[in-house]
Amino acid sequence: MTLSLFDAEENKRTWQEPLCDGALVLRGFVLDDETKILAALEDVLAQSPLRNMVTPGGFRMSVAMSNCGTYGWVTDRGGYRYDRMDPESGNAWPAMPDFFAKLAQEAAAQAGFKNFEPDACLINRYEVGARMSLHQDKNECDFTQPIVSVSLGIPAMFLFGGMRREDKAMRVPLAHGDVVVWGGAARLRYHGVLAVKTASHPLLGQHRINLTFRKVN
Ligand code: MD3
Ligand code: FE
Repeated sequence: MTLSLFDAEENKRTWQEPLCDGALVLRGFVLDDETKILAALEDVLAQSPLRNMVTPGGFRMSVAMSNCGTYGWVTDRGGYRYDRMDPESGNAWPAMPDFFAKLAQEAAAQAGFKNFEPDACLINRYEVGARMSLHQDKNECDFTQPIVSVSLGIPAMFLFGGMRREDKAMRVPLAHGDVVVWGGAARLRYHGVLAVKTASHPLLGQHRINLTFRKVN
């Protein structure tokens, strides 16, 4: 008989943490794909570079953004919207890599959302100090479709609020490789990200990247 120092269960680098009805954290879900994801992102961002967009209120966002897929999320003085065109390049957004859509679909399926076919991937890049204030994601057509988020690089503290901006928010730490599926009763809850603290990641330096996969239309 062999003696093992580590229990297989305690040794695994991926596990699930349900947050509430509709929200499931898949810790380490994309760890095996990190280099492939970052190479594909480099290619996307060469075509549609990250930029700090302006909110309808006239503030420049601390998070730098770009998109891939049929639709991209944009904001300017005119408001928030999804657009087929990158307003900076005047071209369509870069195509969403097939394996991005596949990863998002697999994650969604783990949470019970079958056949999720994202048509938009918003790319958010946080430098140290960047934050995202509490908001709802409600520019998509069908709220029965989940949103899948992928965290890469330095960690962040995610704020998961309620159905009203004033509701007390739960704090959820998100680290490199973590994926979260937000659907069902969680889909329209307020959420945000606290100012990112100084840290360094071997692949991304002092940055955090978050990808959100959405079904817009
Ligand atoms: C909960 N991004 O791009 S991802 C966003 O880390 C956004 O960059 C954050 O919120 C980030 O809109 C958070 C997690 C997330 C995304 C969408 C949600 C959580 C959500 C929609 C409903 C509830
Ligand atoms: Fe959001």
